[in-house]
Amino acid sequence: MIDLYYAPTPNGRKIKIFLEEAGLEYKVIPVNLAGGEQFKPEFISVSPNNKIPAIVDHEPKDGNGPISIFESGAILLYLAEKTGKFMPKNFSDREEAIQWVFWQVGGLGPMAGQFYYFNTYASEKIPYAIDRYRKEVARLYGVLNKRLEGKDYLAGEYSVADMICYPWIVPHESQGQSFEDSPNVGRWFNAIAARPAVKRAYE
Ligand SMILES: N[C@@H](CCC(=O)N[C@@H](CS)C(=O)NCC(=O)O)C(=O)O
Repeated sequence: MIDLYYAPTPNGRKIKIFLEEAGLEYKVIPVNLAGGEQFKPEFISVSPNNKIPAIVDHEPKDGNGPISIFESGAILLYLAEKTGKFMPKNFSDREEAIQWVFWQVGGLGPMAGQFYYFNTYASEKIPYAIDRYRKEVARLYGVLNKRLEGKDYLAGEYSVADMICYPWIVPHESQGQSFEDSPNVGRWFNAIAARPAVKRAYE
């Protein structure tokens, strides 16, 4: 059994997608971010950076009792290793998948997150900041679009690389992005959206 510390945000959805795709048994433990539950000591003992997602696997491979994992990229790599699923076996595809996982957690996630913050949440609207992050998000969509040219998936086969990027493309309209400018992203997005496990992760 896996406990998933979760809120319905793009970072939370990534892990739900994997768990649904792999058919793993899991229990959702909601973390109320607006209520500040991420700062509670019980949660910080699982996720020291006070952010969702995090998991506790009660039956890890080494048989040494429960293990907690934080950071969505690390969680997906852990789950891929545990199950032997959604990580390409082919050497170069595997290396590609890992690179796109890091690209998402180091690039698309933070830039789109900052855009959302300055464009939507910030009490003071700072055009310079809004513009900077919108342009950076647009640049990253361009990178993704180029990568997906002539390809169904980011790393050979459907993998953790696609699962980690997809939830950050779901809010493309509120990010000021259009699939007209990135048709390969649009095609890839629609194929992933149609997967039953992905639909379940968004129910
Ligand atoms: N790099 C982290 C980012 C996680 C993250 O930003 N989580 C947000 C929700 S989407 C959060 O928990 N925010 C609460 C806070 O910052 O207090 C990951 O990929 O897991």
